[in-house]
Amino acid sequence: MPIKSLRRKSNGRKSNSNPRNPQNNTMAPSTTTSFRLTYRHASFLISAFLFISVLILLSISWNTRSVIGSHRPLDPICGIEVVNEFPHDPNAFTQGLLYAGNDTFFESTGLYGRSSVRKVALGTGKVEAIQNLHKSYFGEGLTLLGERLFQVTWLKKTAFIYDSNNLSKVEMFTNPMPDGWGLATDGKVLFGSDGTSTLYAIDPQSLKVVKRHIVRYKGHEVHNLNELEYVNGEVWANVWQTDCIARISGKDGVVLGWIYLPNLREGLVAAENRGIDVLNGIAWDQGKNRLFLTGKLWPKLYEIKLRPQTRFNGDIEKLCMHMPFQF
Ligand SMILES: [Ca+2]
Repeated sequence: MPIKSLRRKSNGRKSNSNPRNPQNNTMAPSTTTSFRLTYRHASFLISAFLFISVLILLSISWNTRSVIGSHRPLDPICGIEVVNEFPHDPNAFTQGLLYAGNDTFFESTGLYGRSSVRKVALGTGKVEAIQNLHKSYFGEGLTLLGERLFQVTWLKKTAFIYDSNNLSKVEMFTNPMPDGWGLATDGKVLFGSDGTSTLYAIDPQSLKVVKRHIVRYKGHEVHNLNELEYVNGEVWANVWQTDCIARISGKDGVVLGWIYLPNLREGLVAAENRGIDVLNGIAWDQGKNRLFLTGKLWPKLYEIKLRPQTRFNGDIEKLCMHMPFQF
């Protein structure tokens, strides 16, 4: 409408501007005023249209952008979107994963006779360095503090410290937790899990437990906490035998939210990867805000972004909170 009006008035102005027609001259001032009004009207409508369009685009962009890395709080339940896929050793029974900079990871693998700590290239999945554990040890959680890699083992109190430069063993120590499942660090303390609902804080010098919290969601204990990662002030934990990651406050053990991601494992199974085990491996690249996930015996490692699950219809307590497993 505004453009049609403009064209109509514009045509009228042309015909009325003939200097050989005196009547036309008397009509010129009012026609010009009318044209200006219509022009302003049209300009206003076009500006308003453009402004509203920009608002709509910004709104769409806000709703679809990754919520991690933004400055607003994460939603209580998040899903994921795969950004990149990378090769991952399908024989690696991943028990601990962390980003080490320069597109490399440190990874701890489990199973008796196949346990290791290794340095892995992101792009190729190639194992660049490896330290195998004695066949009597089942490797578990791994974290890096300074140049020291800490690794715990399953069903044994034996834990190891490696030099991250060459993976040589520096020290053995006694795991202060009842069992060894997950490890992570905020750069000051080591966070640990032992497969129960307890989140431990361990002093990296004395290697003693300095704090422990029972992890709870809406007042109920979250059992089977496994691989850990420290992400933007929170401790994230794979919940064993689920497709769930709990976002835990390291201050009091309260679950702040969940990441529910059955699609990765289901996608691998649908692609005939029948031998894979559960999701277990979270690595956070603080420098580039990149989040990586993999699982035990998964042939792929994923870079993902979080998405709000605004239409989540499931029961997170049934999906993510199981009874404690008895070995
Ligand atoms: Ca981790």
